[in-house]
Amino acid sequence: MASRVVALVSIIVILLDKSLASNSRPFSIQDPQHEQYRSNVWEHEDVDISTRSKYFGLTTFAHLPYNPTCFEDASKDAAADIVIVGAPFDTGVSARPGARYGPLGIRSNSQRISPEFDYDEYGFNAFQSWATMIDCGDVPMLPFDNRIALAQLQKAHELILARGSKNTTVSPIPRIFTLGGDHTITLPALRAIHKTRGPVTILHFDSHIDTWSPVRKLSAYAGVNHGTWGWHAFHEKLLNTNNLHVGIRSPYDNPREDLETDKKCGFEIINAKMIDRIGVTGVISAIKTRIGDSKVYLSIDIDVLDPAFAPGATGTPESGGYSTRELLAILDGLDGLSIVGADIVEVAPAYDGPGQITSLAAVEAAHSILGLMVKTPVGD
Ligand SMILES: [Mn+2]
Repeated sequence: MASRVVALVSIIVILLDKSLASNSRPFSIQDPQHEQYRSNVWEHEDVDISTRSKYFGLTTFAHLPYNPTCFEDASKDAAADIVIVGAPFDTGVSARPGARYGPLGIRSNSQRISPEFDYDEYGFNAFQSWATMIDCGDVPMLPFDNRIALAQLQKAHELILARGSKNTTVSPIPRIFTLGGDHTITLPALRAIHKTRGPVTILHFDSHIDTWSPVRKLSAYAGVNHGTWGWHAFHEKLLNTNNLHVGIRSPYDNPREDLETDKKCGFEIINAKMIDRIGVTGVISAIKTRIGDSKVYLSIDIDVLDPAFAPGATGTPESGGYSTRELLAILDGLDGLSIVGADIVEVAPAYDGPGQITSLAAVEAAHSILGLMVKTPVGD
């Protein structure tokens, strides 16, 4: 028995030795095809690493230049015409938090956009026009006290607006595009813009009206949050009276009171389902009729999209919304509006679907709005 074991072990050792020997044998470098392959692929000393990686790299929105002193430097040197600002804030939501990661999700999914090569289907490149665009990164917003966090955001906006623009011949005041953050972040943006431009009209894409009274619903909607910012904006006299909601479909607790308050805050409503009756062009013309040549702040809650297209929308997702294409087609039709500032909010990457479809949709909406800002300059 013992001798059989010894024999078996010897055979294994011999086989193992042979196999190791064959593995350690160097592969042939005499093969002419391999030689050619080596010289073609591995021995290029003149490969180019001076050009920026087109699809990767550190994340600013669309590879725009990052200005790290944006929130400190009041001098003209730091000026730009369109300024991207991240607002990592989500402690104003009634349901799902997570939109503090919205700026990160939107920026990382914007890496496909290359300012040098970014011509749209109409041959237009927003980045190669008159406007200098920069990304200022995220405003430091204290996560432990909403009042301080919102004041920090307002201060950052005020500093950017007061610094003035780069191309002063086109417009002396820069325009800020804010990446939210939950919808509360629109209020400090409006407060800042009011100091520079006075009252503005809100064009508000959302499934919810966001003018809920914090007085009537003190228990559920106390204070300033992502469902009351519109109410506060109106009562702080930041708004004109020709505001408009687009894409609304959420339930009302008390339709008579909710809609009465909404009307009092200066809003009209285009409900989500109307698009099937009046079409994209009907929605566009209703928006243009309502807004006219007012200075308009464009705010997009990503939950205006159906949850099929934006599963990573925070707050309370509502079925029956727009497709991404419908939203983009509506935005395409809005050139000519005097957009003085804009945001996209409620993107919560943690709830996003495979392929980051919510963030990608937000990127494209933001991208479209930057194009609108460039196509229609707004003076002071
Ligand atoms: Mn909202």
